[in-house]
Amino acid sequence: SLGNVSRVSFRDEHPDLGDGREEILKGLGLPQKSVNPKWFYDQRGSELFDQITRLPEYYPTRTEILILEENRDSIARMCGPDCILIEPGSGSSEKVRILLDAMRPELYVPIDISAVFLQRSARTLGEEYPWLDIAAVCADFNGGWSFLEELPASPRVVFYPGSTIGNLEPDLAQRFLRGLREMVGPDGGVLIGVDTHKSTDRLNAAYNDGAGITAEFNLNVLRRMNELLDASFDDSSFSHHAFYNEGQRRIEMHLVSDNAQQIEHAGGHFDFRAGETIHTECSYKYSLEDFAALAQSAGLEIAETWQDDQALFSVHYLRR
Ligand code: AVJ
Repeated sequence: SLGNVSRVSFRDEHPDLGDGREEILKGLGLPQKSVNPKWFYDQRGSELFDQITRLPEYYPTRTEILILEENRDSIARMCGPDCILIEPGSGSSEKVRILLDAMRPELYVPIDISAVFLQRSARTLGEEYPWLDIAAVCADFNGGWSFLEELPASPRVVFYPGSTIGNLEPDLAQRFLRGLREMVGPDGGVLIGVDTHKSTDRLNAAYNDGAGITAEFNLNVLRRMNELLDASFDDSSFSHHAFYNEGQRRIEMHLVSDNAQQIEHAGGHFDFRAGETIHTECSYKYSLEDFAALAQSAGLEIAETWQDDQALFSVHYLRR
């Protein structure tokens, strides 16, 4: 940083968001209709998710923050004093502040697909941490990390909190971790938050809150479908359904068509049988053994794990 003013740079890779129409039509044309959970997060969806993180039944966010706060010094030691801290899907960068109170990375690289949100969050962070250099990059990292080539040679640590990895099917989770292994190199690591496998009752409650916010969050994606496809989904004829699929160790969220119905859209129509569902999200849960096996399959080992005293959530440090 230039003395006591942080350098905040911003680069826009102009990620091709596409209009998603083709991908969505494909998913809604499958025998088990499905929609990618990334479509949840329009303005309304992001506000609803923010409310979810504060619900009494939804333990993951507050538990992860507690783990990071209580273990920030040993986490900082694991990451090393002068690492480059890279955060894919950085959003409001609110969790990284916990780490910045215990470590001084040489550079912080927030990556997000929303340019406006990224710029605003990076600027605010730079004001709060004047010693921190920030290189914000607007990119879609699902296409790989080639946009990160010209970083300084310091050790790279990827910070990937929130159990976001739980949204990926196991084979894609393995591929994602393999990509991180490649990008961080032999002297780098991955600091990752993972929700743990636990009782079905506890998990079902976290996705079926009494206030109905999760139901609203799930149903909101129909509004998004109407906008993107010029469709006529009526959210009063669909119901939220979330359950823990114990065999697969994943929460599944679905929207159930309450009756047989036909939904018009710009390119035609969708037919729903009564009770037929749209699968809107998977949220995989991992025991320590499960996650160690996944990491190992990606060529990474768990060097350290931090948990809360009820082992509701885990933060792992992975390296080659
Ligand atoms: C942000 C994907 C980790 O899977 O728990 C919260 C999203 N869905 N309630 C999760 C979510 C329903 C959340 N992740």
